[in-house]
Amino acid sequence: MTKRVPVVEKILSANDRVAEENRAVLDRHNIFSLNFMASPGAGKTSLIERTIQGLKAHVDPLRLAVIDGDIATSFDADRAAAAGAAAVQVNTGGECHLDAIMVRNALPQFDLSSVDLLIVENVGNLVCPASFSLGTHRSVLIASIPEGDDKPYKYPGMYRGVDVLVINKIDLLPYVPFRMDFFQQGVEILNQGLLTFPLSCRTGEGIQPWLEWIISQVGEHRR
Ligand SMILES: Nc1nc2c(ncn2[C@@H]2O[C@H](COP(=O)(O)OP(=O)(O)OP(=O)(O)O)[C@@H](O)[C@H]2O)c(=O)[nH]1
Ligand SMILES: [Mg+2]
Repeated sequence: MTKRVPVVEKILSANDRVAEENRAVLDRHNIFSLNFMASPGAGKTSLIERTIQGLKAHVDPLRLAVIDGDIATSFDADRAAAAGAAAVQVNTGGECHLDAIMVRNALPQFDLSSVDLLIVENVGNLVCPASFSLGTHRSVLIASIPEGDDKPYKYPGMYRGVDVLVINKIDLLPYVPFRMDFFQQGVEILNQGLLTFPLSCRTGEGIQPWLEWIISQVGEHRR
């Protein structure tokens, strides 16, 4: 009789072990961390730029590090560095997601004793990143208006698993058909009471509550 080997389960549990190690490294250095997930072009890097700029202006400026995951190029890490963060680009060479080992390999490239907040920008994809824990403290899904209001229904795994939802590009609401009620009902079915920040990285509307949430989370994590 043929034996069946549950390879996928083994890969995921190996990933989870490394994710736990990453979490321990981050906690030892008192670093709060976020995993940004979204479809391509939803505005992950734009939100990182806005967050870096916004946190610079804070009375007790937070020191930011960014790990940028993309299949190719260092465009996004270059943008994060230009905005003022320490940034490392990870090229997955075709993989549709980051995994915990990629994050583990990137961490030593920072001076972790000088970091308060780590943002990991995952590869643009609404499926694969949801299956791979990285060791970050919170996962943030960035939806955007031009993607359409049906995405929670079509990508339930992603919407079910996240801690925070950002709805970006609200400046486009007057121009793009998007039923906010229909979208939010879909989210509510999958992830009841999900903390949600509607905002626009373009105009800056809604950015302030998002920054305040991050500052409060970093403070709580330190305590
Ligand atoms: N109108 C509008 N455009 C935006 C907003 N935020 C981002 N964009 C635009 O959306 C495009 C994609 O933004 P990025 O921040 O590069 O998106 P991303 O999710 O990092 O993309 P990938 O890393 O390629 O998956 C750019 O042209 C941005 O200028 C917004 O709030 N409103
Ligand atoms: Mg990007």
